[in-house]
Amino acid sequence: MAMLSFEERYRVRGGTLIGGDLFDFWVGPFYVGFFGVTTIFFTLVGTLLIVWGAAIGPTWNVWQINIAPPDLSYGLALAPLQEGGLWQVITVCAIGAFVSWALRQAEISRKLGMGLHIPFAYGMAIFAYVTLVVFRPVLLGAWGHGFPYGILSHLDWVSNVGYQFLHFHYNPAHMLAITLFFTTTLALSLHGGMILSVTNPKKGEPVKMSEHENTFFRDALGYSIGATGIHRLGLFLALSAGFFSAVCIVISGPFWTRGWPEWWTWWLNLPIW
Ligand code: UQ2
Repeated sequence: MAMLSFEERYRVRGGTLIGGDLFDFWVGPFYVGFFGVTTIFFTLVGTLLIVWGAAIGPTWNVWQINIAPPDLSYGLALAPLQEGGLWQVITVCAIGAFVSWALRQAEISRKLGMGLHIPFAYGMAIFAYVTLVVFRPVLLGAWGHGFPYGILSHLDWVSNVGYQFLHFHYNPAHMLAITLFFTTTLALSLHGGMILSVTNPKKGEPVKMSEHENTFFRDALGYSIGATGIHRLGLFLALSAGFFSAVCIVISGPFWTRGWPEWWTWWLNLPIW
């Protein structure tokens, strides 16, 4: 693939974390690096194992394919491949691929002299996933507490775990996470709407700039957070949503075993009543 004229200035040597110059090259538009190689490796192995798991399972219906974690009786031991061992190896591949991808992001950021905001943000998604399939199962003492890999089966898992705590919406960290997810969509809709609006003026008129953006929100809301501010707010909201999602599930079981509605008795028990 031909390199665009401006790309030459950005395709710089160095910034690698491992491997020095050995993997410091591009294939077409893609940077490779040591972690590009490990990403491809874990992704290929993991995907093939999922296909194998489907092949030895009862169905090829994509909605119903399910690769389940081991039975609770295996505790934190390794299980035979057909008894959840496949799920364990696939989990290792998934974490290997996700972490490799984050480190590749870090190498590219270092090359460009950028901050590490992108790998940090992606790391929050990895943290939420690892909380579900490693931290919480380890705290509960069995890999069987991880969620199954399947389109419908993982939804059933969410439903079952929710009802295990009677009414998951009374989980205070769950409330916070949902509120942060909704506020993220509010902020992104305000911002996306604003950007499309200022970049699509009437025919013959120039594209509108920051004075119009600030003035719109000062007129409408009495406040403008600014062009940089909206991106900082969006990142903060999105990362907080991921963080409290991880918190809400890791406290369910390891730190609170009764129904979530009952947690609120601390409020009814306040001496001020
Ligand atoms: C803004 C601004 C932008 C924006 C947006 C705002 C010029 C192009 C959307 C307005 C955002 C505000 C007032 C914060 C809203 C708060 C929450 C919690 C959703 O001021 O600067 O830049 O895109």
